Amino acid sequence: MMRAETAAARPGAFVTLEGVDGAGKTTQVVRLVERLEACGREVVRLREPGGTAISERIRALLLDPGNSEMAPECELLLFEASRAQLVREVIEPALARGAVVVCDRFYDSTHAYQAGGRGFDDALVRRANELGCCGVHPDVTLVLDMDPGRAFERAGARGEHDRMEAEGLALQCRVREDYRQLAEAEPARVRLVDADGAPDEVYARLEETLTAALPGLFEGLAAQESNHD
Ligand code: T5A
Repeated sequence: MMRAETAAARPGAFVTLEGVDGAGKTTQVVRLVERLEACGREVVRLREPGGTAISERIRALLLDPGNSEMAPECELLLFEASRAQLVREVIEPALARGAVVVCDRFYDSTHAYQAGGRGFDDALVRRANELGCCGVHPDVTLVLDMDPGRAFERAGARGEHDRMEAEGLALQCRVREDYRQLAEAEPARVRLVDADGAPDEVYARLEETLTAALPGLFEGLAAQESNHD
């Protein structure tokens, strides 16, 4: 059946970014990927839901504001279905060949939105996440933490809200609180990064936090190879 992957057992690294809608994840992912590539790392940049042909079709269903009748159980299972396909098709092979996988959202989003936001039972969401991630867990999760009202304005400034954003600010406040609790419960993996300020300031904090969590990540391949000689 399923086999749990551990960081020690795989050559690659798995980094996820999380946060309320509009916190700046996509903006920071671009910077992080550029920096890692400049260090000579192979980087696979992904987003959830999405990242494979099947997962992108599921994403369209999930975010379509026209699907307002979607049952919460259907929503939860669709996020997990999209994830399982992404893990099997892209993440597992990438980690096995030594790539750094950078994913904009992963299973902590399901906890924050479906348990924290929607009120699904914690244990049930954790079980669903275990199935959806196929036993593959992030090494480090960076939560871009900021006031949901201001983040929501950032996201809204682009125009239309998607189906999740259309749920409004109260849901985003519960989501933020859930992320904070996740960081408290699992401090080695889940780390808060203050997302206030200009993009470059936020990136500097993010890289500092990531370096502390995964020393050597930015050293580059040449340095890594000479360490193995
Ligand atoms: N969801 C997802 C679940 O409910 N359960 C799950 O299991 C999963 C995986 C996904 C939705 O689905 C939910 C969560 C979401 O509601 P999405 O489109 O991927 O939908 O949503 P987001 O991840 O929230 O994407 P956004 O694009 O809305 O937000 P980002 O990526 O956090 O923010 P970003 O970088 O696009 O920035 C937003 C705006 O702010 C500006 C940017 O230029 C942009 O205009 N900005 C800044 N402005 C000032 N200062 C900064 N530091 C800024 N950083 C960015």
